[in-house]
Amino acid sequence: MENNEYTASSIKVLKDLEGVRKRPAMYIGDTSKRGLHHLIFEVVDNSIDEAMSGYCDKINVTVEEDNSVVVIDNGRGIPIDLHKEENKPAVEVVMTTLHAGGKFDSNIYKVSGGLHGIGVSVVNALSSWLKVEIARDGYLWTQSYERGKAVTELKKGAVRKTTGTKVSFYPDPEIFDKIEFSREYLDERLRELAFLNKGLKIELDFKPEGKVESFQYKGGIKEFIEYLDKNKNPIHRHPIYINKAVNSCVIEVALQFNDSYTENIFSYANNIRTIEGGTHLSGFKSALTRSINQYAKSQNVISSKDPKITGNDIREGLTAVVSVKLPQPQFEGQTKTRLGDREVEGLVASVVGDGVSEYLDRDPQAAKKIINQSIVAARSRVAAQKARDITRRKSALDSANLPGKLADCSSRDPKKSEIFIVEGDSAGGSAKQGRDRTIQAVLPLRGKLLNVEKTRLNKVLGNITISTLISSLGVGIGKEDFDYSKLRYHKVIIMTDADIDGAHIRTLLLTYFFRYAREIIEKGNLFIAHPPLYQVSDGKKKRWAYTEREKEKAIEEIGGDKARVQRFKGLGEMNPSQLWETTMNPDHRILRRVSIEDAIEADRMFDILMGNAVEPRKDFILANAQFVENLDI
Ligand code: 0RA
Repeated sequence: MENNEYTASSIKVLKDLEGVRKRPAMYIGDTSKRGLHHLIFEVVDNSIDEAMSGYCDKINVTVEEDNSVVVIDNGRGIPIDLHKEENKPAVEVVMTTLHAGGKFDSNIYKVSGGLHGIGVSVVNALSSWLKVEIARDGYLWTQSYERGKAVTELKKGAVRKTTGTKVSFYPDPEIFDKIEFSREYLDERLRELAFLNKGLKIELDFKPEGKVESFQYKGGIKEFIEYLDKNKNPIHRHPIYINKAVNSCVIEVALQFNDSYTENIFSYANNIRTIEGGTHLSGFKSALTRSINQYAKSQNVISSKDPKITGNDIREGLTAVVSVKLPQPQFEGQTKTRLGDREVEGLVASVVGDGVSEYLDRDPQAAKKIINQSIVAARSRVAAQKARDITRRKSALDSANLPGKLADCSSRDPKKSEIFIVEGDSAGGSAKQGRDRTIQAVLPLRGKLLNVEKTRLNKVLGNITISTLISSLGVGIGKEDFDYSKLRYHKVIIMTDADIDGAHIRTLLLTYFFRYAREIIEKGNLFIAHPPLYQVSDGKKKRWAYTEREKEKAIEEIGGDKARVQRFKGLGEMNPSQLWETTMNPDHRILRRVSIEDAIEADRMFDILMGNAVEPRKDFILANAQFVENLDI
C-alpha cells in the first residue's frame, strides 16, 4: 500500500514536469531570450524571498564561459528533511514538483512560485542538468538532476556551520533557441532588485565578458531615484523618502521633482513591476495631489486668477518609485501587472500623505519650488488646452481634412495600411512615386522637428511639423486626447537617411513617440526602414547590400576586381523604383520594429539624448541598439 502510494505520486510528479517540457512557453512565456533569462530570475526570486523575510543578505549570480549558471545565496537553505507524503527529501520535492515551494514555506512576502514566479522546479525541468548544494542543519547536501529528474540521491557531505543554497544549471538546448545570456539584460533586473531590497548585495560575475558587478544600495529606492534622474536637474536637494510598515504591508516610496516636463513613476508590488499600476499607485497619486494642494492653500500662494492645480500638473517633472510588499498580492489586468488589493489604496494614501506633508513643513524652500512648478504647469495646461482646440479646428482628424503634404493611401483599413515618415522633400517625392498607393501613405517631413524632450506640450502642439504628423496618424496628443484606437496605419515606418542628420531626425521622432504616443511603440506599430548600405555593380549586374557581409558576398558574386562598390548616402540618391525595390516593397524590404524592452533604460536614454546633460550622449549609438530589434524581413 505504502509502496503503491509512493509510485502513484512519483508518476504524477513526472507527468507534471513533462508538461512543462512539452509546453515551456506556458510557464516561462517563450523559449527565446526572455524565457531563457527567466530561468535565472526564477532562481534569484527564491533567494529574494529569503531576503525579504530577513534571512539572506547576499546573492551571487555567475554566468560561466559555457553559459551555465550558478546562483548562490546565504539564506536558510532549502529544507532537506524527509517529506512524509512523498517519502523523499523536501528539496527533491521542491525541485521536482510544480509549485511545491509554497507548501513548506513560511515566507510572507513571496514572489517565487506565485502568479509570476513559476517555481524552481520549472527551471529544473528546462535544464539539461541542474545541481543543488545546500548548507543546512550542520552539513553540506547535494543532489543532481537531468531534465527535471533526480539522477542521484540527496547526499550528505562535509560539516558546514553556515546556511545557504547554491543552484547550478545549464538550460536545455532541446528547449531553448539559443543559449547565450545578455549581461545588460541581467544587469538591469538585478540592479532593480537591489534597489528594491535595501541593503541586499547582489553580485553578477559575467564570465563571457570577464566583468564582475556588484549592486548594493543602502538607501534603497531613494538611490533608485538618483539613478533614474542622473541626467536631470532636480529642483530640491534630496528625494522625499517614506518607508513604513502598516499591518503586514511594507510601503516604501521615494520621489523627487526635476525641471523637465515628464512624469516618470515606477510602481512595484513584491518586487514585480506593476506596469498597469493599481491600488498602490492610485493611493500614491491621490495623496500627493491632496498634500500639495493643502500645503499651497495653507501658504496662501495661489492667486484667485490661477486655475486649480490638478494631479497631472503636480506630476510634471516628477520621478517616483512606489514599492509595496504584502503577503498575498492580487494581480489583475491584461498582463496581470495591476495590483488589485483594495485596502492597499488607503494605506498608501495615508502613509504618503503624512510623509509628503511632513517634508513640505520641514523644508519650506523646497516646498516653495515644488508648489511653484505646479502652478506654472497648471497655467500652461490651460494655455495648452487653447492651443489644442486651435490645432483640432485647423486639422480635424477625419480623412477629409488631412494635411496637404500627406500622400494618403486608398485603403481605409488601418490593419493593412502603412505610413512612411520620410525625411526631406526629394526622398519624399521618390517615395510618393515608388509606393504601392493602395496601402502605403507617405508623409514627407520638412524643416526642423521640435525637440519634444525640452518642450512643454502646448509648444509641441504649436509646432507645425508635429501637428502634421499627429493629424496624419489620427491619434491626438496629450494625456487626455491620445486615442490609440484612432491610429490610421498599423505600420508607422520611419524612413531616414543613414547619416548623422537622419539619425538625429529618427531620434527626435522616437522621442515624440516615446513621450506622447507610447502605446504605438508598445503595441508594436512603430518601425524603422532599413535602406541598403551599398550598391555593388560591374556596370551591368547590380546588387544591393544591407550589411558588410552582404557587400563582401556581392563583390565575390560579381567577380572581385570588376565590382564597383558605391556607398549609399541618402535616400535621395535612389530613383522611385529603386527606393520601392530596396526599402518599401513588403516582399523584400527589411523593417526593424521599435520596442521598449526596458522602460527604465529607455527613459534614461531619452534624457541622455534629448535632455540637458551633454556628456553621456556619447553612449547614444550603443544604447539605441537596444530599442530596435530586427524583425519583419
Ligand atoms: C522552501 C522552503 C524554505 C526555503 C526555500 C524553499 C528556499 C528555496 C531556495 C531556492 C534558492 N534559494 C533558496 N532558499 C530557500 C523555507 C525554509 C525554512 O523554513 O527553514
